[in-house]
Amino acid sequence: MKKFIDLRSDTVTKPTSAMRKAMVEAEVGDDVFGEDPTVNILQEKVANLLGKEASLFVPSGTMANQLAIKSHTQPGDEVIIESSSHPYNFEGGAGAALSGIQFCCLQGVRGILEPSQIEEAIRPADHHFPVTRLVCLENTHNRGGGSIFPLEKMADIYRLSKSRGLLVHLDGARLWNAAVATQIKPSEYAQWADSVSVCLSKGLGAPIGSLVAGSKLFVDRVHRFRKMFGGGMRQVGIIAAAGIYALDHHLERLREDHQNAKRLAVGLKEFKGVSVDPRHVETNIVIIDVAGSAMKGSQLVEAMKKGGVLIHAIGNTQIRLVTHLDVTAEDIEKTLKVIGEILAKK
Ligand code: TLP
Repeated sequence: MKKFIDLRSDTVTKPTSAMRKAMVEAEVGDDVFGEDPTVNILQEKVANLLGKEASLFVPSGTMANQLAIKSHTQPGDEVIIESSSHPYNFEGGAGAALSGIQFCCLQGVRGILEPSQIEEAIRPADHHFPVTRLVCLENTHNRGGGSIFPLEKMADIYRLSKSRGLLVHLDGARLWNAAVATQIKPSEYAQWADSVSVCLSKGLGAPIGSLVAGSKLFVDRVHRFRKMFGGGMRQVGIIAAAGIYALDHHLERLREDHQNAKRLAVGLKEFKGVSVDPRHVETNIVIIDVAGSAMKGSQLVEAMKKGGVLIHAIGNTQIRLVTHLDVTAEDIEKTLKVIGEILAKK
């Protein structure tokens, strides 16, 4: 089978041999009874990393976010969120379908919202309006190009939310990347949210798994809805073991992904018709615009594929490239060589 350099997403990572060994050897039990020792270890570990009372293991980041939304809201409530965020755009309309909420979308700068924007969007206490209940943030921000939500801004938004009786949920699918890039602990970020979702299957090599963390009371409510959504799982220590392995061995190496992404952006900038600002590449995601070239995004995707590199068009002219565990520094040089055979240098 031809080996592609796969930059479509950091979700494509494969478990390493050592991770597979940990999975094979995992102690398991029925997690619906709370009896899977490996799941319990993972849940405690993640709660500790995030400085929260408890956490719950769930299959996906989408389920983690949606369980948090469901647990925090009532049908008819409004959730303030950034307009290019994951829960609003890429979770199949679940907020409306499963929780009956409506989103109030605010446009951020590379996904980052200002406290003043949120303040303005909070509804007055008038029965004409929906009840503003929850603020959702995303750190790092996927469509923002892996941008890091600054800690101080998160703190200000949390303080504002508390003063107005709102809850805050953090989609921390890639919070690990933010933490490694800034050397600010995940718990320092998480203190400015009532609930946090994190993923083990983005860049860390685990095949599956996310967690939702918060207070014991909140996680108990999430547990109830996990059952309702069909997410109660049985002997899943076998996959929780992959998550434990990932957290123990693959967190610090995210730094390499960030260096590779930066190098990629610096290299891509040199090509005619490609626009990207390497200063905006803070973690492992590079978003380029090829509007200045003669090609559409989808045409470049096809041409790159012929050269053995997979990339992902996220719009007519926008393309996302994501670095991860299975992409080396040599792969980045090879990617630049392949694009160089398609596009001329500036
Ligand atoms: N993002 C995936 C796709 O769904 C777009 C990707 O390739 O980046 N929050 C954020 C910020 C995410 O980026 C993702 C996945 C999720 C939540 C959902 O996680 P899963 O895919 O596990 O449901």
